[in-house]
Amino acid sequence: MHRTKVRIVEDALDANNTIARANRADFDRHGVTVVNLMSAPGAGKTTLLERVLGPGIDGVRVGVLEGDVQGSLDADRLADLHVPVTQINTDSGFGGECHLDANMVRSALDAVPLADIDLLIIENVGNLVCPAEFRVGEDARIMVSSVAEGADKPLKYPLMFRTCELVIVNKLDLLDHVDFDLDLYLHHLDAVHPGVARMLVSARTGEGVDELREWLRRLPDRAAVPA
Ligand SMILES: Nc1nc2c(ncn2[C@@H]2O[C@H](COP(=O)(O)OP(=O)(O)OP(=O)(O)O)[C@@H](O)[C@H]2O)c(=O)[nH]1
Ligand SMILES: [Mg+2]
Repeated sequence: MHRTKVRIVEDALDANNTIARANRADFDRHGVTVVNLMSAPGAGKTTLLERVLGPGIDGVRVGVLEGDVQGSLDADRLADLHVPVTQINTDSGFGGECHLDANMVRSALDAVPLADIDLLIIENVGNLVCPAEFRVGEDARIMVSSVAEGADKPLKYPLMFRTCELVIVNKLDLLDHVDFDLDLYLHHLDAVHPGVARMLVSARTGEGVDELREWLRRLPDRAAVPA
């Protein structure tokens, strides 16, 4: 019984990876670089995107694919910045899943103006576990954590931290108001994903946001280099 269950999970992930490769081929054909942006609920993904995309990224046309269980609150915030935004709700047809998978992203691709953008940022559903399991065809994964979540999170949710190209520590402005040992957090991060790129930012004050904008600006060049 147990073996069967494992097998089914493996098959599901294989199927997901096949669709993720098809997504990736479509993105490549249009020359679009794709970021999968993940975090626990409320770590600040949308606020960071507002900060980055408000002024825009020099020479890079950005589109956003918004993943939420329900509603379009985040998509509405970003559409105010005149960024092309496409909404996926996992509760309509996808069982209210706590993550985006490759099939959900594929189902939305017709609505994404791939010919008119260079960079697609996919804001995943807020969750520290499930999104890490599912590739969606992205070139890079960014994980946003915040100082309000505790220094132990890299140890407790290692897959999320291990599979990212960039880890952002957000809400730096709250550092003096919460019990968060930044050195310990970075120590745990290095134990789980040695040397991973990291940025300390505050979406509220704007600290560190230019560095993130620059990282995103240069991503298409880096992604074009074969691994
Ligand atoms: N003090 C402070 N608050 C922040 C910062 N970044 C975001 N917030 C606040 O944190 C709350 C959640 O921010 P969002 O950007 O909506 O978080 P999210 O990760 O997009 O949330 P979900 O999409 O629901 O997972 C909001 O009230 C933001 O104003 C920050 O750097 N400092
Ligand atoms: Mg959000």
